[in-house]
Amino acid sequence: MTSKFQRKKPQQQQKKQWSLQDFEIGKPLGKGKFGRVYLARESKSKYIVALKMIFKEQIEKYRLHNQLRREMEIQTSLRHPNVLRLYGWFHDDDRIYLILEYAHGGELYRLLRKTGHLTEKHAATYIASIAQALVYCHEKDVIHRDIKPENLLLDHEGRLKIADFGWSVQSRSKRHTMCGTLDYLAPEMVENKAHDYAVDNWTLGVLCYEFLYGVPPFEAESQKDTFRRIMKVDLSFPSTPCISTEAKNLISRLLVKDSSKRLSLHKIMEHPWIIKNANPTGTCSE
Ligand code: AK5
Repeated sequence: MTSKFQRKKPQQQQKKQWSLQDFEIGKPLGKGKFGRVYLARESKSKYIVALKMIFKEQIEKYRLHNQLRREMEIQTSLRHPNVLRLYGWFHDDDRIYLILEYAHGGELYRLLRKTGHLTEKHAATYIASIAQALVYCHEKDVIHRDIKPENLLLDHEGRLKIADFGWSVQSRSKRHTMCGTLDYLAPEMVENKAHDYAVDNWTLGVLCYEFLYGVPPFEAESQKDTFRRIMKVDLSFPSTPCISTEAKNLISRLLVKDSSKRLSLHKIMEHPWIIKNANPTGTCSE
């Protein structure tokens, strides 16, 4: 029997229902897909967060309600030092708000564009951080599929955070889906064949190359040419900057057409180049 005085379930009691009134909004941090992100402060605790505002209209237009709901469920459950936290979410009449961890160091992509390329120590630290985050995500059956520099953020200590899981899928089976920028896609995705977790390992190879050389390995004038280069695994290493043989070895063992022959995430973390160069704390300072 339900009475007016019946206690709410403990779960409901614990979960705070946030609203826009709880936050002071600061400067814009960026314009992502489906909305803008602002620096914000929770008024009571003074806790700094990134607040993403998504127009419901957009979500309805692309019929994404179900994906968004599923995303939020997966996202709020993920807890890893190299995965940006989603603390919670709420909505009003026309917008959905995501309460995200604020990454003070901003986008890794900006750092890469500013410096041209990274040192082997930084690159190895970031690759190891992403590999660790992916091991965690794969254990939770989350395939990211959209790891590119734009989706990688840095916190105040230079620790890498995978930021945007806007298109990740939770799945035990192989998937047939086409999405993302061609440059980072594995052959089986370009071809729209069934693919699985091994796509993330390919992407790690592409990222490692881009961190060290400043450009992705299969870059070309047209999409068609990039497609061709990916399918042929047309990989070459420029003579400048001078990169260690071990780094090239790791890249060559990730950019392998047969997905079952790519180095596993655990083997990446044990690779001599990673052991030699990666900072075990995951932090990067100058
Ligand atoms: C949207 C529509 C439909 C899914 C989604 C989910 C999780 O991070 C998302 C979604 C993010 C987005 C913090 C900074 C930023 C910056 C972001 C915001 C990153 Br710059 N300095 N500190 N954040 S940028 O948007 N992340 C997310 C866990 O939109 N999902 C289906």
